[in-house]
Amino acid sequence: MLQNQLDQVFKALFDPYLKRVPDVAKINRAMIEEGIITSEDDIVNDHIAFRTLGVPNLGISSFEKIFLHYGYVKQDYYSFEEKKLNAYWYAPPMPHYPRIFISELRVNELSNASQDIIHSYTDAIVKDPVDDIDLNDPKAVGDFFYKPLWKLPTIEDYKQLARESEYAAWVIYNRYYLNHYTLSVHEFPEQYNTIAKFNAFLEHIGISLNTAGGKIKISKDGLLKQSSSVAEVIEATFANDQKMKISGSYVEFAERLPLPEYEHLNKNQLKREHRRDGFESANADKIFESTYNEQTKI
Ligand code: OOG
Ligand code: NI
Repeated sequence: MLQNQLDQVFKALFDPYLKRVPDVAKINRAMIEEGIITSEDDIVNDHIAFRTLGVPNLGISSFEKIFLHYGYVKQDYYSFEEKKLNAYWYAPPMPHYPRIFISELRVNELSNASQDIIHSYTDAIVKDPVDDIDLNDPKAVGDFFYKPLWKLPTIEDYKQLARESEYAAWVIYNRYYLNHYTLSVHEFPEQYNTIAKFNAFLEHIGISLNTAGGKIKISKDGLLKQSSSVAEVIEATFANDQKMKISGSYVEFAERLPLPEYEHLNKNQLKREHRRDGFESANADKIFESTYNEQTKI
């Protein structure tokens, strides 16, 4: 029952994401043409990610309730000092569901000016909005992700926030829009089953990759390799019907290598539990920059 509900929640999340991130359809089409997959159902989604603001009634402690309800289990904590972020990842209730990565801005570490801007939007939220959702109603949960929680920001506030924290600016406009989903490249046929080989394919079909820290981000143990597209530029409508181009969402690619004790297994024996799990701070730190102006060149 809960499984059926979770499927519906994911569907509700993905429909708007697919419209905002045309790279997803472009990659899928090219993969089918190339014979890498026969249909989109062959893609294994490694993880999805969300961003939130660390203020009363919002933040990780609010947002995570949705996925804890569906049986996700909270795992490791990550801290990003320079970006002023906290994050956790959540293991899925069943291995075919994606992991979830949730980060939040440590708002109280920003300048007073930026804190004031953020609070001018969020102070009207006097109780946790997740507590008002019937979590057993997948339609209500699906609607929640895309429902405005505060008033539309002004362009001035957006720009002012972006000067201090591009993450803050992203969330003040994009809220709980799905930030990215992630293709597991190690599941693909041999010619495409590493990040290096898959990146070459992506660039060949015209996808721009995030170059922060290099196109391939590699964990210290060498077992988690990631890359990501540069965020899609969206035409955003701000307060007073003013329009400006800003960063939307992006796509990520992950290669998880077998743990040393399972290296001897062959491909059809290798299950998810045999591969490197979790995330890597240094990789994540650079992946966040997929939505930064330095990458999107807006
Ligand atoms: C998340 C960046 C981190 C990963 O896989 O390490 C990440 C974000 O951009 O919000 O996705
Ligand atoms: Ni990610």
